[in-house]
Amino acid sequence: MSLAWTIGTLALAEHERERKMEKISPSKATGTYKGIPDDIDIYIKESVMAKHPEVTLWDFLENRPDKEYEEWAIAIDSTTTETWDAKPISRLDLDENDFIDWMQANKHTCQKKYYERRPYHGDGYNELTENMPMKCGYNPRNTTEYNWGLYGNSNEQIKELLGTRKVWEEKIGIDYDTALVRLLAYLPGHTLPWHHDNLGNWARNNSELNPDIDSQMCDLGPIRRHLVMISDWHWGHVLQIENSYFPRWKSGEVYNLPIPRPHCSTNMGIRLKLTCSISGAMTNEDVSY
Ligand SMILES: O=C(O)CCC(=O)C(=O)O
Ligand SMILES: [Fe+2]
Repeated sequence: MSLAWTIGTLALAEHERERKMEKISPSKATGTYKGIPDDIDIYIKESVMAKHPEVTLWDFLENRPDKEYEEWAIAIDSTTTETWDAKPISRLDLDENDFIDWMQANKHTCQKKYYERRPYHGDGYNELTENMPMKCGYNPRNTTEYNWGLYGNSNEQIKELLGTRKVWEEKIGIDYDTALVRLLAYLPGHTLPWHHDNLGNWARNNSELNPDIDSQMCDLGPIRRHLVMISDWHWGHVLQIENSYFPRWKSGEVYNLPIPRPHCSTNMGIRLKLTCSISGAMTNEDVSY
């Protein structure tokens, strides 16, 4: 092997590394979303993660799958220094039990999934399209999410559970008609790994509003994600945004979940962790607490 060839190969490898380290814009990370499958059970039936062999410590040390995931995380602007001071922007008058009763009566619209690439993910470059978490050892037994909002009339019903149109206007500040909510249930031991939100489903559903993922604007106003805490915080319920934690949230508190900033959450506790994300166009910046 000639020296020139070796140097050339090294230079290419370096170029490839630099290319990967280049910042990835939110629109590039998101890509274009396809429609959702009709069959709500497809996420489990056709799960790739469910068939993936265990990633042992020895596999991890030999293959270092964390490198690809971390490079991507840095490329979407994750740091180890940025902080986020989460303060509730308002508080809704909720009863967690109303949501639990509703969940039990609406098993048929529950999307159960693991943290892996889904059929509607298109050509974006993100942790899910490349199944980076799966390669690092995330699996069905530690990343199960039960959620509602995508199937049947669950979106409408959850919106009503959260409050009247007046409550939405005054306390949530997101356009009611175009909002996409997701009620998220995490059992103890289950984790939502490091990611940033790309609002791909919302943007696909509301293309007539001309959403721009990079400027976070649409014809109705800025695109936002809010998070409503449904259950009170309890031991082991963790939400990390940037490099900050803020335990002891209360049921009904509404937070802004900054997009496209990285975050993760987990339930390493005892009780069920219930939250509800709201994606949509902000129509009232001045919600009252
Ligand atoms: O429910 C949580 O704790 C976080 C949810 C989240 O990351 C999201 O809705 O984007
Ligand atoms: Fe998120």
